[in-house]
Amino acid sequence: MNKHTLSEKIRDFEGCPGIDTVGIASASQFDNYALNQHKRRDPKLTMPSAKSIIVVGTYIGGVTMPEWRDSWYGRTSRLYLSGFFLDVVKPLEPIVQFLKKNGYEARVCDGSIEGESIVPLKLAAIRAGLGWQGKHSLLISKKYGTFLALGGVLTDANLEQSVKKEPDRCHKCTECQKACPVKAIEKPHVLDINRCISSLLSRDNLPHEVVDLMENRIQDCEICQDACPWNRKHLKNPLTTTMTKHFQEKLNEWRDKFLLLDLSKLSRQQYKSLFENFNIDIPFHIFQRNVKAAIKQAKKIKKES
Ligand code: B12
Repeated sequence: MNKHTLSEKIRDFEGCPGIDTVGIASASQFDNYALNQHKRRDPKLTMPSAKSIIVVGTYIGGVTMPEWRDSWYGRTSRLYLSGFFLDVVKPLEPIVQFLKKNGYEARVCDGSIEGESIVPLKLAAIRAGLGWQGKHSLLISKKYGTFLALGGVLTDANLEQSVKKEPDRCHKCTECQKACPVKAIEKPHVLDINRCISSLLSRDNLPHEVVDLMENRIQDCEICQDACPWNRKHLKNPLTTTMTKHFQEKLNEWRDKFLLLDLSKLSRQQYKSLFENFNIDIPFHIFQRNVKAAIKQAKKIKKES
């Protein structure tokens, strides 16, 4: 199959379940990758014959829980509820099978497997023309805002790369920087992971001043995304995609899972079985700490009201 036809067939996966947008990038080194010791910087460290990275985006804009406004309810994020917390993997299987059937190597970027987080997905998505890097350091797509969970397939197939380069459309906007309560994006485009609530809620040693600012968040934080003007239309009226419908159906099932007082009574085993579908890697003691901190905040709000 010639290069053009092969590339077109890859692009034709757009619209398949969980694949809302597809882009193709070269598998050359990411010279501007700040984690210059991490193997993500050079895909050829993972696959010496690598030529292309197929990047997909799954729209997760429609996954919010009205209950998140209730302080006695544990709040997470769209990425968390989507099940793609550790990358979009399952929807990529048809692409991997197609490549392998045509005699090519294909390897998925999978953050849930040790050593398989092999692509800097935001930088690859930018290189594949899917969007630009916002001041909150997330990928912004003109059509989907930041509400794209990303996935990537590394392959030795020589594919036609996306030529379209999305310009940076943040311009003078600083809404995300102003909205972040812990000043984690003082330097535009650079996330301070020692301040970011999403980062601190997944690590040990949660600073007291952050506890007072995290409200009912038990995992992840979306304050910078909720402030981003490119998400406004999605916050008002999420797009309907195959996954959106799936998420909506799931929401009813998930609704009773996040009551803080119930979460605080979970055993390690119950936590594991209750949250395994969300494909997250947050240790039980961190989860318990976050739930306790959120309950303390809810009591404080109740006393003040
Ligand atoms: C490690 C990681 C985290 C860490 C650290 C985040 C970080 N920014 O490093 C923590 C746990 C904090 C985290 C949090 C979140 N994450 Co995360 N995370 C990752 C992971 C595994 C690697 C990201 C990475 O490479 N970081 C290293 C830093 C150095 O790279 P960078 O962020 O691209 O930073 C670049 C810029 O700063 C740039 N830069 C510097 N100066 C300048 C100047 C200009 C002008 C420009 C343009 C760029 C620029 O240089 C850096 C690159 O070298 C990816 C999955 C993957 N395999 O890529 C998911 C991923 C990036 N995360 C994702 C998401 C959604 C989140 C959260 C929103 C989840 C949530 N709701 O809480 C938060 C968002 C916080 C935020 N505002 O970024 C999505 C992003 C999707 C998208 N649309 O962008 C990914 C791709 C997961 C996925 N499969 O969908 N994450």
